[in-house]
Amino acid sequence: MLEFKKKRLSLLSACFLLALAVALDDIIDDPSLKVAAATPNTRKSFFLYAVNRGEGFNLNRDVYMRAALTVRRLAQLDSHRTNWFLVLPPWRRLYHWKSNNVEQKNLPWRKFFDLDALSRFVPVIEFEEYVREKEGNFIDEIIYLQHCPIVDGRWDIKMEVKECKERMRYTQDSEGIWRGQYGVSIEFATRNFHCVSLQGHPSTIADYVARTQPRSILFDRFETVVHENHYDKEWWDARRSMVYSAVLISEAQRFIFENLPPKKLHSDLGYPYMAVHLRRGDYTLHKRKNLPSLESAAKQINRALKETGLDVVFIATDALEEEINDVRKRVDHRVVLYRPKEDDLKRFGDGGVAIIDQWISVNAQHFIGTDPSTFTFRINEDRSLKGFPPKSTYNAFCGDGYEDKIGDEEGCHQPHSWPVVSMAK
Ligand code: GFB
Repeated sequence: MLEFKKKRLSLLSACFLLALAVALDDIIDDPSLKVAAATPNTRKSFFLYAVNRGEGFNLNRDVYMRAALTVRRLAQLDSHRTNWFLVLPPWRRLYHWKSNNVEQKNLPWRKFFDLDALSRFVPVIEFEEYVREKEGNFIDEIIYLQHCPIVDGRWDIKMEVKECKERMRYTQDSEGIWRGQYGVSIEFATRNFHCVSLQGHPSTIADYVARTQPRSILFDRFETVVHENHYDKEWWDARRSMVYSAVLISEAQRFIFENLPPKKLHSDLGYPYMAVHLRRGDYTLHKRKNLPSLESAAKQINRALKETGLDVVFIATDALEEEINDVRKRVDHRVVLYRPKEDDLKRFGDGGVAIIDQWISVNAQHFIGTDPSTFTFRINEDRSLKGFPPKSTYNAFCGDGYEDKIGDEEGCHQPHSWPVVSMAK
């Protein structure tokens, strides 16, 4: 009996490792991501950025893409002279990371993402590496971005040095040195600081940097920069390079393997369970017509299970335990949630657990999210990259009373499906 159990376990772990290898291969091995090789005899320069403090994790990820697209463009303009590196801003403790007994103050990007995969789009380094490389935290120039007032309803490209109009978190000492911070006690400094009013794209910033040639430059409030061509090939290439760290993917795959129904052989359609992202938390503080009550969410889950013929639902959520129990009672089929052990929570942090929830949702046969949560949008995008049909991917819960009005702008808006553009023309 013991021998049989051992054999079964080793067979299961072999299948799990195979599934994991396939999952990683799927996302990393894409030739279109190759970044131009560094030219010898060119100098190294560094592009740094920072984001408004209040933003959540998944908007921060979109701002990363704007920075990566800027550096990609910069490399196109300037690679004969300079090898540009994108410096990753350490993660300060975010508002949504609520677990108290977990150390999550100043986290490096490698905790969440595979840096080799990111570097296939643009070369990236952590801020600590920048400090080692430059033997200090000095930056040639820091630009604090601020919005331009829109004149006559026109949105024109503008980039002008202006008086600083926002309350900033920078201080200047008696020697004229300006100091700012990424996270708790992660400080950077410059002698050259100014505010710039901007209406512009990654290419606007890249053109400026290629012209002025600093050896290192930091743009604060980089969320001010807006995407040029949302969902074009470059955008999808940048998005594709945002592969989660192997540790998190492996934990998500282990969980699927041990707790959810096995994938059918030769099936491209993911694992036979439904996943939902039920966003609660701060969303419940505002009146949103498309945020369902728990009763309505459970009804919509039951209906989708019936329509898809699936009989297990995985729920990714930031809901309170009592809210989860309420939904659990109302759903007709098996409900599964990822709940890390204390040690695992310490290891992954709240940010890592959220990614594990996302990756389990990415792999489901059918998905329903919450509109307009960027947490949901990142799941949508990964599912598109994996080739899931829009019908099983771009779905969102409807608010109470709108359950039969799918597509209603106010109460049942559905996420737009953008086809993945992958092949170079
Ligand atoms: O990622 P995020 O910006 O998405 O912020 P939204 C939501 C955060 O809440 C995630 C946690 O990064 C997680 O830390 N969270 C939300 C979850 N849903 C889940 C879940 O299913 N599982 C786990 N484990 N964690 C923005 C907010 O939220 O929406 C702003 O950042 C604001 O505060 C705005 O409310 C309207 O785009 O959903």
